[in-house]
Amino acid sequence: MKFEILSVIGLGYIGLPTAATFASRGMMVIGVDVNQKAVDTINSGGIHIIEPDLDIVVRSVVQSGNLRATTIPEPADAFIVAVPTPFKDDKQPDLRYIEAASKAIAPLLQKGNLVILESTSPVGATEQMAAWLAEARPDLTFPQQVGEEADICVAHCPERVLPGKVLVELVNNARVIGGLTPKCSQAAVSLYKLFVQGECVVTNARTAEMCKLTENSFRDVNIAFANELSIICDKLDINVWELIKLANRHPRVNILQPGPGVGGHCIAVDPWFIVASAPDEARLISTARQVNDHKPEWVIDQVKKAIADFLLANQNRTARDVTIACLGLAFKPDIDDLRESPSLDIAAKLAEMSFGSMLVVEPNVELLPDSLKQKNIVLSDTQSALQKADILLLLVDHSQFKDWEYQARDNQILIDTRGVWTR
Ligand code: SAJ
Repeated sequence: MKFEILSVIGLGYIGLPTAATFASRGMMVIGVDVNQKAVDTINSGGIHIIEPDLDIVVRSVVQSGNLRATTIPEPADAFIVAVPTPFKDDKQPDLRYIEAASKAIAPLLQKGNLVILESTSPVGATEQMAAWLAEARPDLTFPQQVGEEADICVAHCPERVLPGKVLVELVNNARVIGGLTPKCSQAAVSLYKLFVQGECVVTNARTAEMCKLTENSFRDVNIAFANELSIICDKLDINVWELIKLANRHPRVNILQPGPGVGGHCIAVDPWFIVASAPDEARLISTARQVNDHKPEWVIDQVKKAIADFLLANQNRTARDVTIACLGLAFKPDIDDLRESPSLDIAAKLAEMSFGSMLVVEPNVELLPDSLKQKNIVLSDTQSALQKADILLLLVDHSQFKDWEYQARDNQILIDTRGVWTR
């Protein structure tokens, strides 16, 4: 199959780097997004998301004319759908963006086109996308109707890149490619092989969908194990970081690290897609989600206990003049991404309680996020937070915090949710 023009629908954290990488290999790429501001930014050679080195690649491919963004889809040889797949209030997958993308590209489809779903999706979503396309285009044939003879190929190829390392992992990671038929898989392999150096492993669409969900659920379950251990160890007065380090010396044990909760847009979401498909069977996966979602509340309870201890030891002080400093807001170390961050959530909830003043240190941002702006919170530098705080709450293991050993001074209480200073 020959691909000259590629259309990427959805220019977010996955779509934009994917579009830019294909464009950097000489393809003509049309990026489509409903967000006019994002489209304008990209067409001016800029980026609207944060990802190392992406700005350089986008600028270069926009200047060379290989990448162009638009809000209106155009005909292409292949379409990659990379739109969000959130869940609804009841934790059921919300496929409305895939449906909208399918309906937007359906009128443009031509015999010989390939349509790939990249969005992390519940099992059956690729078949559903193909059904939406077929419904809109009765004049064309699709794999679910005529198998290998279909006019249009449809496949799922989930993204598996780590935020912060997207451009490197896009090229180097193995790809799981699940076509609705073997011919669809092969067409998708020939497209990705234009830049993927990792192996392109072929399976069917349902297995590819489940594979992506499984990877993130595996990580979620393992983090839940570490988080549960941290709560048990707190009760038993054991240093969980030392414990994990010791247990991990066993050749077949590799426990992950506890933290204040699981954030980001993937690991805290994707396991629910498995639970939604098999609610009675996915007991461990569902419990792991609950354990990780509960961790921020447990951290807040630790702070409340610390305030009570502090006031007991300092009878001349009241809750209204206790200073709390939160160190780190991002959802994981050394990034400036605050979305779906348990640390941000904890800081916001603590600020709502009527304690004294609150300092926040986030070395990777220059301004407080909107959710903290209205409240009595000051964005501070690390040194003044360490000096002023009565209670220090370490929430993110940023390199800056790890670089020094900190001993809480007399009268200061340290709560270290990442084991940076208490390992
Ligand atoms: N976390 C811990 N303890 C750990 C590891 C992580 O508490 O030992 C927390 C982090 O602090 C963060 C959350 O988990 O809040 C998620 O961080 P992460 O680094 O584990 O994962 P993401 O969300 O940045 O990216 C994941 C990756 N999936 C896997 O590693 C299996 C990535 O490869 C996927 O492409 C991405 O999800 C995605 O888009 O699905």
